[in-house]
Amino acid sequence: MIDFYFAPTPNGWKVAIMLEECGLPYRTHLMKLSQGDQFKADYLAISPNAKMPAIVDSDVPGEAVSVFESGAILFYLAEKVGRFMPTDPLGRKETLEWLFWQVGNQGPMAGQLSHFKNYAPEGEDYGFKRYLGEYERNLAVLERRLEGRDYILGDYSIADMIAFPWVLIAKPLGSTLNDFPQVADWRGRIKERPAVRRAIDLHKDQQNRGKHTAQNNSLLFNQTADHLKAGKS
Ligand SMILES: N[C@@H](CCC(=O)N[C@@H](CS)C(=O)NCC(=O)O)C(=O)O
Repeated sequence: MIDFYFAPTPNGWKVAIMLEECGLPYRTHLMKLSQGDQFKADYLAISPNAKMPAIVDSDVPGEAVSVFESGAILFYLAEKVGRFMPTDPLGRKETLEWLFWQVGNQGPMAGQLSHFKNYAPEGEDYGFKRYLGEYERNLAVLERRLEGRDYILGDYSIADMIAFPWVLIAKPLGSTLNDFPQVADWRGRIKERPAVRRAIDLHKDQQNRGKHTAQNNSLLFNQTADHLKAGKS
């Protein structure tokens, strides 16, 4: 069994998609990020960066294995099931390149864009403009990669699963895919997959959708080192 620490956000969907695609048995632990579940001592032992998603795999010989960071989780699961990742050394190298691209570029830029679009105090748009530019720069990277390919690595893989969620929500982020036709087609192909639809629907009623903002929730926004030092339990 896999214990899946999840909240219905793009970063959570990445792992939900992979679990659904693999048909692995899993148990979802819904995290209340706005109430600080991510800072609890038990969770920090699994996910030391105090972020969701994380998994604990007890379907292994010996002690259960915990994994944090979505890229590491997808890589771990792809190795476990022997699917959704090329097996040859160069194919694995390409997989890592695109996983690192997502977690080091597309993801953080999209996350900041989401912050300035949906949660930051109103009144200045420097942050929004900066991260919209960065978000769309990453869409352009993906657009170039998808020329002549249906999926990032050729066949559908964990590279697509990790990059898809932040593209899925381009519109609520204030962007559009009008200038990125390959990305729009790719998004459409992935969105149709039954496993992807099930993942996106997981605890859908718990999505934030503007309820918790920088003005009313300093646990989730405006974090400092103190949030971790306190080790709330
Ligand atoms: N690089 C991380 C990012 C994870 C992340 O930012 N998760 C957010 C939710 S989308 C989170 O846990 N936020 C809670 C917080 O910031 O306190 C990954 O890809 O797993």
